[in-house]
Amino acid sequence: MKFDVLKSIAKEAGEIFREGFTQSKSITFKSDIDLVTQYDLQIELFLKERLAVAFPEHTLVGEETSEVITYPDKAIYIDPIDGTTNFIHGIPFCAISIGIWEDARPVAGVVYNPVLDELFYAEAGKGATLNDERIHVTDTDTLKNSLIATGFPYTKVDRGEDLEWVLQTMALVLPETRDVRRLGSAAIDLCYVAKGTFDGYYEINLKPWDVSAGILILLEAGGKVSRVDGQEYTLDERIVVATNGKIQDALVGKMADY
Ligand code: 2AM
Ligand code: CA
Repeated sequence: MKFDVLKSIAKEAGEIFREGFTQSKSITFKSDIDLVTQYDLQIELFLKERLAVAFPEHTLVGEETSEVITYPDKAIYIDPIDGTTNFIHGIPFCAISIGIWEDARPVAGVVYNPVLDELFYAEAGKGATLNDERIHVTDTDTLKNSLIATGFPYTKVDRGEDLEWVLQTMALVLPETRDVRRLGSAAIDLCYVAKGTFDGYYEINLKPWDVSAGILILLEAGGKVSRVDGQEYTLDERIVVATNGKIQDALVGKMADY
């Protein structure tokens, strides 16, 4: 029950988010393509203040205000706006993501898209919900019938091997599937596998705050998450492969061809 407060904290922060979505924004460049607005910072500060009171024992690791990524025994990973590029361009796939991890395991997570008013929530062992209704992954069991989501990393511009990985894995996966989508928010991609919109998802160069909540929501909806070699996923891993479970081996197997 103590984790439940995540929902109301995310909803409150969502008011700042929703207002910002329709306003003109001041944009700062972390790099040529890695953008941040005043709302990213404002929402993160709001979340940190509220979470510090609700979870005083946890270390708060936020995308915009934490200098280094750490993996303490009790951690809360915060992305105030996952999908900032969408947020700036008025595309309604962006969300607040908050994931609580203890002893390297996810225990609770919320992903809230204030624009579409979609609140995904899960606690370990208690199932996953969208706006308080239980959600489940699909039972699609072939890649041929699967809709797969992916994303393109920031490192596409300055790390040739990452761009090559994106292109080569796309060449392997795309012809085998119904199609591939790139929505622009890792947290939402994971939740959309959890609710049965997508059958699977993979991406390179993710950070803990992108996936800390979505992973638990997907697992609790009956899905699977692994590294690209099929081994157990840990939060410091760069590549995530996540599916409804039924196509996990097939998707990992395809990607292993690279
Ligand atoms: P962010 O908005 O928090 O940085 C989806 O592919 C992931 O990529 C999201 O989690 C998103 O996280 C990030 N992303 C956003 N804009 C991007 C861009 N222009 N290039 C690469 N990744 C981006
Ligand atoms: Ca972000």
